[in-house]
Amino acid sequence: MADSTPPSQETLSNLLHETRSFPPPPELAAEANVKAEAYERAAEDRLGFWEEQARRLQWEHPWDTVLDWDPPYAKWFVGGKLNASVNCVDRHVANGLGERVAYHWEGEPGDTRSITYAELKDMVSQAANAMTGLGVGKGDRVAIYMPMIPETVVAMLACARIGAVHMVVFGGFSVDALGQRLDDSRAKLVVTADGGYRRGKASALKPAVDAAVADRPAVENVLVVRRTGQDVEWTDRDVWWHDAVESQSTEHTPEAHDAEDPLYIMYTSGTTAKPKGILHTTGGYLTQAAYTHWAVFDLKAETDVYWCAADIGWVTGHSYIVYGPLANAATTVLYEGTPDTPHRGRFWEIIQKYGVTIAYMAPTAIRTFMKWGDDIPAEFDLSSLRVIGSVGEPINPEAYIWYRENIGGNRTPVVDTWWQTETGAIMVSPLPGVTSGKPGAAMRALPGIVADVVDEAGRSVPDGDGGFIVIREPWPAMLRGIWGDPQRYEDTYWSRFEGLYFPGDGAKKDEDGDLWLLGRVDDVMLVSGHNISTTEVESALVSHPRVAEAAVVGAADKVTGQAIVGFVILRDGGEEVPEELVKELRNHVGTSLGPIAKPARLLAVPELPKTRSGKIMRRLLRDIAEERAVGDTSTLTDSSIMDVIAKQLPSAR
Ligand code: 6R9
Repeated sequence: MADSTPPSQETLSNLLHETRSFPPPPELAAEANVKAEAYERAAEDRLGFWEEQARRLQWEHPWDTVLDWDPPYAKWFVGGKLNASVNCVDRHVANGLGERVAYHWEGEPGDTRSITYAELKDMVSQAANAMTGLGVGKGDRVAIYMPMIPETVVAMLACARIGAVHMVVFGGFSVDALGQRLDDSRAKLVVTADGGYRRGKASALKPAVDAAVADRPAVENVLVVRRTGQDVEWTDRDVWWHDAVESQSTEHTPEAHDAEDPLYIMYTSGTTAKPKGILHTTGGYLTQAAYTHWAVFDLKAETDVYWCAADIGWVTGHSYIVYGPLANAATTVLYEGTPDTPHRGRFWEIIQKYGVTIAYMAPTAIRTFMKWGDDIPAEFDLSSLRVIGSVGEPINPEAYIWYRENIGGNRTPVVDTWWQTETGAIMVSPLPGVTSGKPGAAMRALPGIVADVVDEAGRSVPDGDGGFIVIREPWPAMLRGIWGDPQRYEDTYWSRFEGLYFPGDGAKKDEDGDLWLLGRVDDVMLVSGHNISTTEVESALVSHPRVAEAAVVGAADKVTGQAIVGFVILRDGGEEVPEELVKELRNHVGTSLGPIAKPARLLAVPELPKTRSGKIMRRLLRDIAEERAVGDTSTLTDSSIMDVIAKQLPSAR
């Protein structure tokens, strides 16, 4: 590196050389929903392409203009009117699909419900009537703090139906996190449950809502579903769902909303700052959610049984448990609980039981299943699967191969889907009937999406180089802003590169021009003037047979600027990395990626700090590596994890 260049100006080093590639199975390719021509069609006439996709939906009034682009503010399908809940439910019933199962719901204790589209329509209509009765109207915000039960979907669709804006908060978030989101959105109604089942126990939800609404008079009512039957405190503003909703008429006449009317707000926690309320609107969002769900999973709605094992409180649940699948009249599995209750084969048992054909889950889950062992999925019949997907983080090549072999029977394509809360829907992914999958690569921007990798100056990098992923053209499901804070929207996404949307992720183009996502740029390590991606070093560590999971961070170092510190979960559960293994792992990384990427220190940990969507919170590990007090842990799945790690590592206090 030239001395005159400040180190941070150099773009990401391209270290990994992965050469495996799996072509689409010929039968799937022959029958695929999307063929290779779609890319050309969309490139020739991008707006025309998206208009075609918008016609998947039922519009009460057609749009006048496809796109009104006043950078960085986009309006899609301007003048169009539609109702998202009608698109997800009523029109399927009207089209004779009322008897089709919308959801096979599986409660953690083993109770089940199958809900048809006709039943869902009745439930949504009742909830819409109840919400109207509680004084909720168009534009009002409704907070939803729920377990994974059918009423959660019903509450979302009821909001969409009456034009209220839903704001789902993860059922595991703390009182403070919920309170902050209630304040920012000024929600009028909270929908919750007494509790839900997790890890074999009834875990309470209502007490957190009670505490959060106690000093928040803006919340007028709390609508409570009885799920566990546990005792709850009760106040005047509380209303039971079974009283308020189930007594309502199943008739509700929906109103058509503007394509650009707000549909929902979803908060992203960010790293340190106040959470951002990402705003999504109706027409463009539903168009891209429906198209991508149909295209990326090759959905055949009449025959497929689809399962996305995400939480509805994550954007993945919004787009790929609720809006995408319902808009496509799919049959979806909805599971309440954790993968290890009552046994570690629960996911595979669910796939076998319902004959799931398409499964979608996060790399963090896949790595956990790898750790638990191949013999567990081997006990179940997974032959119904035909496409399997991954989302949330870069999937390590080893995890990809394990998933493909042990879950996909070495037969099904793996779709590694890259997107964000902000993008609303999948942006970069293989198409299962078109693309040869490479382990660890999200491959290509979908038809109609214009993505690129640029250097620090915003110049497109040649194939074989790394840099920053950007989106060059607006897309239908893009966020319309940050709730109440337009300046922050411009600063966060549009200020780094003139005229380009910057998602905040590092990426590279390989020699074929395929895209590899390399993690958040905030996490990139700077070692002796080289920017090194955490993803690549972690993938190299995980490819060693003794390592189950790994997270690496750059810690300040006098000599190299930053030194790589690796936190590893050992397969044998060891509490320390023995001296000879440290050497072996350093050499293993050196051989895979080059000597520059060798970790300076390796620490064994029992668990890694993760968000509820399974992302490793590297900033907390950086605090440990740099021996400072650990920062904000309020969005961790399990906030006690940092104490566990701290106990084990003497430097972690
Ligand atoms: C859908 C979702 C967004 C961030 C994103 C990126 C990471 C998600 C990924 C991936 C590599 C993938 N991410 N999918 N990185 N490969 N297939 O996760 O939304 O929770 O907002 O997170 O997640 O870093 O920028 P969200």
